[in-house]
Amino acid sequence: MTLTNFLNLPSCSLDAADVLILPWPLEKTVSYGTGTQTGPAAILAASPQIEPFEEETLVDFTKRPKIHTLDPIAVDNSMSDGQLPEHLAKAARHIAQYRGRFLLTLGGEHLITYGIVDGLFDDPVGVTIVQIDAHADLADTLGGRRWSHGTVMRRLWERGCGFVQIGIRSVTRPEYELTQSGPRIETYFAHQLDLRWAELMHRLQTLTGRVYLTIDVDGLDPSIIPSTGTPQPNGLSWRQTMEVIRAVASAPCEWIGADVVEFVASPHPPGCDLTAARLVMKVIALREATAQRAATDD
Ligand SMILES: [Mn+2]
Repeated sequence: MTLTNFLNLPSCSLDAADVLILPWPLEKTVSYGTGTQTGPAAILAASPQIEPFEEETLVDFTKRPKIHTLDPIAVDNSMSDGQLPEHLAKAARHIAQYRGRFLLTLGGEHLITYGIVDGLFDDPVGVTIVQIDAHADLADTLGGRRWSHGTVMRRLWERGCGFVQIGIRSVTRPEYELTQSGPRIETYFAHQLDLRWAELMHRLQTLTGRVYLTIDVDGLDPSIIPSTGTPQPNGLSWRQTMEVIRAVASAPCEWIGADVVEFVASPHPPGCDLTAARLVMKVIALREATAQRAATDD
């Protein structure tokens, strides 16, 4: 299947691109609603409805950044659980060739974040993962599985990544205890966001080192993007989500890439695909605005 180029921009060669969009329609370990394999194509198909000019940043996508939409990662969603680690490792080897550009991956279930981080960094020790999510995804196993959308951050934590988790509102007791005592894990629960917002903004604006942003669309309030496998009430507002992305974009860090995961294509309610595409567009625009300001300052 031929996918739509993001925003229907004329295709730019891989070599000339500043930003790469990578569809990865993995749907293997979903636990409730299904359909994450439909997410990437639906987001791309909706994206031409968005104006290629961004009114906040004044980024004009017809000029910069140069975006190349990659072919999807090949997935056989009927693979066995035992084949998952090799699927992730193979994807990571593929992704390694894209280092040096800003990689924005469209999921697919959240497990893909493991393969992306594994591919982008030889050694992920010390990489900070900023995670917008309803779920901590810190379980050691979920339903007997070590490799799952519910264990993905645990596996990355074991690799030495650090976490700033935002909007969490569904955890097991062992996961909760890990958020309270585990090194390199800072969790801003949804019920704390109003009280801790200034602290969170300061934390994000002062990020240093290598940073990766992962956005599980269930981290946003389900009134914004209800079309996801495991929705939870009391999520981030659109405005809060933008503030998080803006803060990351403004930080004196090396922002390597981002993903938008767990989106499920659905006609009901209409328009979720457009909202998800707009979210992707804002991530790219806010990052690009910072890059353009830095280039002007030089
Ligand atoms: Mn998640």
